[in-house]
Amino acid sequence: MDQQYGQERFATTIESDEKVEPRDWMPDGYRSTLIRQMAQHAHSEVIGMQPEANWISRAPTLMRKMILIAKVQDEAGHGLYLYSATETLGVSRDELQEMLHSGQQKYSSIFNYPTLNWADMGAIGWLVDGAAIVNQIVLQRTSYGPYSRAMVKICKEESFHARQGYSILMVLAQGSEEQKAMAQDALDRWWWPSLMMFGPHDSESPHTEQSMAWKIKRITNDDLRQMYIDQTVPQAHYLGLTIPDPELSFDEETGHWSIGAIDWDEFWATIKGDGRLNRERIAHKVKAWEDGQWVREGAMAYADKHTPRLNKSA
Ligand code: FAQ
Repeated sequence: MDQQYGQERFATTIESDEKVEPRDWMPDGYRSTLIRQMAQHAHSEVIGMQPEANWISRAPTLMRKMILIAKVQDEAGHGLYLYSATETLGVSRDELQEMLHSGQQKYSSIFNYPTLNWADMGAIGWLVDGAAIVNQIVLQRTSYGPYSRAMVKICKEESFHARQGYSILMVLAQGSEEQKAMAQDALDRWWWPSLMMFGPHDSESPHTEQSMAWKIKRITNDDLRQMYIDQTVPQAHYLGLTIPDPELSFDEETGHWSIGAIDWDEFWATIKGDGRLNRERIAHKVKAWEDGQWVREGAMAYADKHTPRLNKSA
């Protein structure tokens, strides 16, 4: 395709809020930004299975166990849609795995915190999936077609995830004093890390301006975080829990909750690989990848054996 025609067409597509599709011309920076963000998103879904999978065998009832298995399985599915969508940009799944395992690509900071007890399953569903939904509902309008379409199904499933988390905490918050204390302790530990999921302040975010111009991002990090805070604080109050922030206050004029300072040193250390569980999470992921080698080899051998026959009959 003629380069100038491609550039003009890309500009018009973005301007008119249409979708960029895999075979369309796109700037190199647009492609590499999408690969970075979508791969990080896919890796987050897959690494994000670890903190919850840890609790499947310890869920308190058969019903809770079934629900948690379904949720963790959904996360695997989200990872698969997102890897497939990322592959449409010309990068293979093997390359993406390699970049995750070697630390060249990231996954969400939130999955470097430990899950200490059952209340943490409630906090992850309510707070972590809740934050993911706020971000992902907006990503349904992202300018890259395959990413935007993947978000539609993912958002529906995340909505179930958030509700199952809230329902776990509702039971605990209405239970014994010890159960209420568990719910409060989980909120205390997960509140600040969940706010960090939205990324650095806009003033410190190197990618936001360009990503907004390309309509990859539709709302900035700080604005999304504020939407999340406004939605989540009343939910905590409904549970009878206290947000662990002495500076939290409601501004009658703006109609928004304002919060104290986020610990950005903790955030940057975590995304640079020095969080509580970064090494364990990646070691576990690499081991699972190596243990699954025979399955991939078997699948490839099967495909090799059957492809010629399919081609012949075509
Ligand atoms: N963690 O300039 P920005 C889920 C990095 S899904 C780690 O603001 P950008 C479902 C960023 O990559 C959760 N790194 O960057 C689930 C960049 O690094 P680089 C995942 C972070 O991309 C629930 C640098 O900081 N969701 O939870 C983080 O414009 C339960 C500068 O930042 C997504 O990935 C972070 N929190 O905006 C699963 C959503 N924040 O490359 C299991 C899609 C920033 O310059 C259980 N992603 N960084 O070295 C996005 O919307 C964006 O990528 C942002 C960051 C908003 C995360």
